[in-house]
Formats: sequence, C-alpha cells, structure tokens
Amino acid sequence: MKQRQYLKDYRPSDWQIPHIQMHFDVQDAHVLVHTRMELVAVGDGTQTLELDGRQMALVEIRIDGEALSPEAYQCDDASLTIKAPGARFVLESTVKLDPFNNTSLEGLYAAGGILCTQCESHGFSRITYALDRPDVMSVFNVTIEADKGRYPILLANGERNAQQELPDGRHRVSWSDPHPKPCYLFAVVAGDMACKTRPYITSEGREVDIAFYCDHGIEERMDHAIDSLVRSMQWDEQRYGLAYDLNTYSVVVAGAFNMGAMENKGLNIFNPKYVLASPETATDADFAAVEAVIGHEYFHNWTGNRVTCRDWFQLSLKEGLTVFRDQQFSADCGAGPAQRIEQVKFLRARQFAEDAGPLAHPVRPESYVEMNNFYTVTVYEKGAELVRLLHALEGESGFRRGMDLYFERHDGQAVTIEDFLAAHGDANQLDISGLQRWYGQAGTPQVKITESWDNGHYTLDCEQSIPSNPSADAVLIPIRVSLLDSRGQAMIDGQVLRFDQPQQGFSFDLPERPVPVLFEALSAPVTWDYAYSQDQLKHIVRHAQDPFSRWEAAQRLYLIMIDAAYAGTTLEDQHLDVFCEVMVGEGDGAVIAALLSPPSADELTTRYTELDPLRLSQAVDQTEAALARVLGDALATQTQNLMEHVATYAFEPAAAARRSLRARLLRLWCLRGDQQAWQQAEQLYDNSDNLTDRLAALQALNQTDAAQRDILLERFYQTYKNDKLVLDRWFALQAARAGQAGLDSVRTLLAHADFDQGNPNRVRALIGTFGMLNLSALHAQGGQGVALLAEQILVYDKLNPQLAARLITPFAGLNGLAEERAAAVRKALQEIVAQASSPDVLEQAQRILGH
Ligand code: 0A1
Ligand code: ZN
Repeated sequence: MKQRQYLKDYRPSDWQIPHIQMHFDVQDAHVLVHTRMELVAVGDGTQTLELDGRQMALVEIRIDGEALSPEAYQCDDASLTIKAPGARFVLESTVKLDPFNNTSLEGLYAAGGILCTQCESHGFSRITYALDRPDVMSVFNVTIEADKGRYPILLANGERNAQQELPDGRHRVSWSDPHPKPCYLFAVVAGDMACKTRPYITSEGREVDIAFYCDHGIEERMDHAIDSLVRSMQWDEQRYGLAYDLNTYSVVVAGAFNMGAMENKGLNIFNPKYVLASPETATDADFAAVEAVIGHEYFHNWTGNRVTCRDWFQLSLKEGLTVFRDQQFSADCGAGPAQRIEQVKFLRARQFAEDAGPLAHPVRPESYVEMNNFYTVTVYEKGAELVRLLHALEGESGFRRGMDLYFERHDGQAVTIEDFLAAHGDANQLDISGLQRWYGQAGTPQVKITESWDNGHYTLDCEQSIPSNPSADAVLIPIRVSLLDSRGQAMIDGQVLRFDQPQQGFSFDLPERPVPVLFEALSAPVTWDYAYSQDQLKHIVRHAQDPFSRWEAAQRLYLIMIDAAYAGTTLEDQHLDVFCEVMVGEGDGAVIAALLSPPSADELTTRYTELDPLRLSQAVDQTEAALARVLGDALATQTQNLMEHVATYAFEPAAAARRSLRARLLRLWCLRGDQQAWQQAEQLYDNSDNLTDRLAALQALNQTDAAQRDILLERFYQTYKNDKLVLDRWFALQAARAGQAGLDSVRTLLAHADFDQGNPNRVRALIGTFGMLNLSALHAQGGQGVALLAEQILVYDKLNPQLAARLITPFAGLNGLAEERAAAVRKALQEIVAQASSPDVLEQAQRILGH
C-alpha cells in the first residue's frame, strides 16, 4: 500500500534540477525515453538521491557519462535510489515504456491513434525517473523521433526549434520551453491530426501562433473553442493585465481523457467534449462548457503555471482561483444569472454532500494516500467560492490590487495558499485570519438566523456552527442582504454584513417590518435557516431583484411540498400557484426555467436522516407533477408560443434562454401524459436544426410512456451512431430512466457494441449517470443496482483506477441511508476493499467505510 503523505511533513527538496533534456524514440510497440538532467544539491551533496519512477523498464543509467554499476543504486517499483552521488552532476537514464497497453490514461498513453501524456499529479514519474513534485522546476528541451507517416505531428511544450527528416521514413522535431516549470506541466503528443491555426497579437505585441489539433474531417468543430481562446486571452489582458508569454499555444484533442483538460505549458491537452462543438453535435450547455474550460486552461498559464503550488496540498491555490477566474470570464461573456444558479445547484448537490459525508476534507487537505483522489469539488468549487468571498470583501479594485501584488511577489515560484492570502491582505490592509480558517476545516457552515422587530428597530441574530465538525472555529461569512417592504421595494439593497463571530446581531432602523432576502447570489458557501412563511417566500419570488434569491425562495417553496410528500401527506397544488405568474412573467427565460424547476432527488440526499431514496424520488416526482398541474392550460399555450418563430441556431444568450425555457415547459407538459404534448416533442425533434432542441425533446419524453420516446431514441441512434460525443448522450438518456427501467437499460447497454470501456466519456455517460444522477435506479431491486455499480468499479479498478475511484462517490452517502439500504452499500464496499488493487479505489472505499 502506498504511504500516506502529510502536509505537516513538507520539507523543501534536497535537490534542484535546473535543466532537463529528453529524447523520445517512438517505435511500433514501445517508446524509448532518454533523459539528461542536471542535478544540484541544495545541501552539501552527501544526501541520498531518491528519484520517483514507476511502470517502466530501466535500460541504462549514467552519472557524468559513466554507467552506474548495479551496486551503486537501488530500484524498486516506485523509486530509484542513489547513495551520495555528489553535489552537482549530470544524470542520464534510458527507460522503455509501453504506452500502447497503458489503459490508465496517466503518463504516456495511446488513444484514438495518437500518443499523448498526462502528468498531473504524478504521471511524469511514469515517463522517466524524476523528482516528481511541483516545487522542483526545470527548463525543458525535448526531441521526438517517430515514423512520419503514422505520426506526422510531433509536439512538446514551448517553441518548436528544428525539424529533421531521418532515414526509413522517420522524422525528428525538437522543442524548448524557456520557462522553468514543474514536471506535472510537461507534455508531448505524436499523431496524425488535422490542424486549425489562428494568429494572435498580445497586448505586449507578442505574435502568437494558436494551433488546434483534432481528428481529420471535423476541424470546423473547433471554431468555437478557438474563438473562446482568443476571447480568454483578451479578457486576461484587460481584467488582470496578464498577457501570454510564448509564441505558440497549442490545444490537442485527446482520443481519451480522464478529466476535463490539462493546462500543460503551451500545449493543453483536452477531453474532446470541451473542444468540439457544432450546433448539430453540442448543446447550449456544451458550448458554454467549451468556453469555460478553454478559458480555465488558459487562465492557468498565470494562476498555476507562472505561479505554481509548493506541494499538492495547495492544489486549491491554482484550482479554486482558476475556477473563480473562469466563472468571471463566462459571466463577462454574457452567461447571465442562470449561470450562478447552476453553479450553486452543482455546489449543493455535490460539494455540500461531499462535505457532509465520509469523504469530507478541508479545501487544503492535511493528508492523502493517492493525490488523484483530491481533485474534488471541495478543492475546485468550494475553493472558488472562497476566492469569490475574498473578491466580495475587497471589491473589484481591491481584488485586482491583491492579484497584482501576488504576481509581483511570486512570479516564477512555487507557493502556498497563505502566500496568496497574505498578498491580498497586505495589498488591502485586510485581516485575513477569518478567511484563512475556511481553508483548514472541513464541513459546510450552517447559519441560523432569527429576527426581532421592536418599533422600527429590526435585528437579525446570526449563529454559526459546522454540524459535521463541532470543534470548528468561527469563520468570516459575508451575508449580502436586501430588506424588502410590503410593496417589494428594497429598504436595504445588497448590503454585505461581515459575520465572523460564533453569534452576532445586525440591526437596522426601518419604516416597516421587512421581508429579509438573505445570502444574495449565495454570498458564502453555507447552508442557512430562517423560518420563512410561505407568503414571505412568494413575496421574494415576486419582488426580489437578485435572480438567485428568487430561485432560492422558489426552491424553499418546492421543498415544503417535497417534505410533505416524503412524509406521506400531500399539500394542495395551490401552494405552488405563484409559479403561474412566474411562467408568464417578463425576463430572462433561463431564470424562469430555473424557477420552474424543483430540486432533483440527487440534490436532496443529505436532507433526510434514514433516507429512503425511492420515497425521495417519488416525492420529487409528485412535486413536479403538482407543478405541471397547477400551471394549467397556460402551460400548453405558453409552450406552443415558444415553438413558433424558431430561428436558425446560434449560441447566443437570448436564443439559448428561449430554448431553455421551451425545453423546461415542454418537459412539464409531457409529464401530464398529454398526447398533444408528446406530438409537440416529436415535432420539435424533427424540425430542429440543433442538438439542444433534439435532446430537449428526448428529455421531455424520457420519463414518460410515450411511444414517441422509443421511436425518437432509435432515430437518434441511427443519426449519431458514428459520432462519439453525441452517442454518449444516447447512453446517458437511457441510464437516466427512473427506477427498474433505468437499471435494466444499464444492464443491456453494458453489452452494447458501442459501449467502450476505453473511453471514459462513454463510461461516465452510462455508469456515471446511473450512479450519480439516478437514485431510483441505483437503489432499485433491493441491492441489485448497488451491486452492479460495485461490479463495474472493480472492472475499472484494473483498467483505469482514476476513473474507477470517481465512480465510487455515490456510495459516500452511506451515513444518511436507511439501514437496509446502507447495509447493501456497505456490503458492496467491503467487496470492493477485498478485491480492488489500485490505491485510488482502496483509499476511497476505506475512507467511506471509516477505516
Ligand atoms: N489541472 C487540470 C485538471 C486535471 C487534473 C488531474 C488530471 O489527471 C489526474 C488531469 C487534469 C485542470 O484543472 O484543468
Ligand atoms: Zn484547473
């Protein structure tokens, strides 16, 4: 078993490696990697050198040109140790790799006919012996040599220097990256790909060649991504004064990729899902995601690459900050308030759940066994919320001052979260201690708010605690409030209260008793209680200025219905009557669609103790059905209005908002079992020129008994069976079918000819959808759904441990489950612990079981 690493044990490296030269010799069945490193001892040079290295065969090792005798070093399955090699020397190694059978998608691997690398967090030590830690930074020179017919494109970080033809149809290309970088940002790519280029001139006058690579024949699907990159580059120049620093920026679409994308210096490698987009093959949400991920990887060039992490415990230093920056970028590109609502939905469904369960950890974790298990929603999304919180406290210009000082102090360094906060604190004379505490303690703070009204004097009394972590200290919680009068006008408008004590009161003198709108735009990642009456909630839905707060009040209204249904009583549909006004109201269609969406079951798994997942799914379905009923005949009329005047598809905010409202209304209408609605769905499918509407039609029918559902699914398959990303949707739709039908579909599809275990997107579409988003199928048929998921996790434990370890997350809800269900999950986890071999899966399963 791998050793647990602790933050408290961090020590700077005994060695630095100023310069690394690598040569890749790509052969038919293997790759030889020759590495030449200059090593410099930080101390007196008497210390032992322990290099990291796994899953490769050592061919030769030399120091200062002399081959090392076998007694001079020791090699095991994770490292190579050389006793007292001296204070300064050149180490050369040759290793043999087998990328063609590397299914882990880490290190050097073959996928979709190309060779590419993934080094974050510890993949570089699967490529060569190295000090695989982010605080060792080196200048890299790389040459790649391969058959020119099979691999006409040879790429590495930095700038291309030279290209040379070789005998036997081979060629060689060399690259150099002048910026010292940690080895997790290293990348090489070799393959036969189509290329699209675009020139760009930075604000500093630097000429940059942008080059995007993907499979032949689909080049035009990269246009949106290229446009997004250009916008990202301009945006970082304007908003943060940060310009690009090389003459080449390449983006490669990988055949298979475990995560979203990777910010390797000057050579990003992407999951195809976040580059390729055309109206027929990508939805509005996909177009938005491409823009966000392209931006995210680009923004890493400064927040991650130029200033990097001292150690992996600091991961949120680059990830929380870069997610916040990509969220700002998307907002500036016109994403609108529905984007914030989506972010919060995701945060609550996933991060709050993680923080309340056995996988909870602070944004800066204290220990890990397998670092890849800590690329979590806590490090990314909660981390981004903490930067948002800092931004709210400092204001736009204060935040910019903090960022400027951060880059001035730390450009070219590997630093900590404290360094980041200190730069902001110093730039703004801000006491950051209440913020710093957020990073060190797990759990979602809960804020209890009561009020008093005394003759014009209004007080909000606030109390904070972390229920899952009772010894936690009070943190700084900004509460953005508006106080509405009886006509819905704001008497107090968006004021930020600094709440940093265990208990604290905030007073206002007002002409009348207000309705408080609390935590506008979710001003801190907390849960909060305030005993709203239904009338107050409806008042907020009708009058609040902040779209998020209207949505939040709507969610609370739905929850009253869901709680009642879950408890076995039903409330009158009339409790939801405010939504009739909402549906026909003016304004952003995407916000109206969100207001007309009750929370889904997967967002509510931590709400009930002794959770019965099937009863919860039913309660949510009943509430959605009640909403569809209460909207009455106007639902059909309104949907039909939106079917008219459909323009040619463009990814543009107003058009996307209209599509999103149409999709939502159509789905509610279809739930009523109305034949006319089902026909409308079929018509929308047939008449549309884009994937967004086609999927809207299919999703509207997916949980119904309509004959059209099966007909359209088959039509969809025939149209898209050769288009991997679109076919993923076909798998996901069937895996999302509620209850037993969903479980049966998953079983059938696992044996389908198009199900490909080597394609993580396909695996996530089928098994991920089933596990993460379909509570009623996962818990169907006694424990059989749960057993099926466990069986699949064990398949990927062998093939692709990182992917397997992510599929396990649905089992982390164990503590909240009713005993019979919990027993099935526990049994599945014990089976996993008994049979799994990867540290990734073992660590997760054991953490969930509390070992
Ligand atoms: N740094 C990337 C995400 C990433 C993380 C780990 C990976 O492999 C284990 C791959 C990519 C990002 O934040 O975009
Ligand atoms: Zn990132």
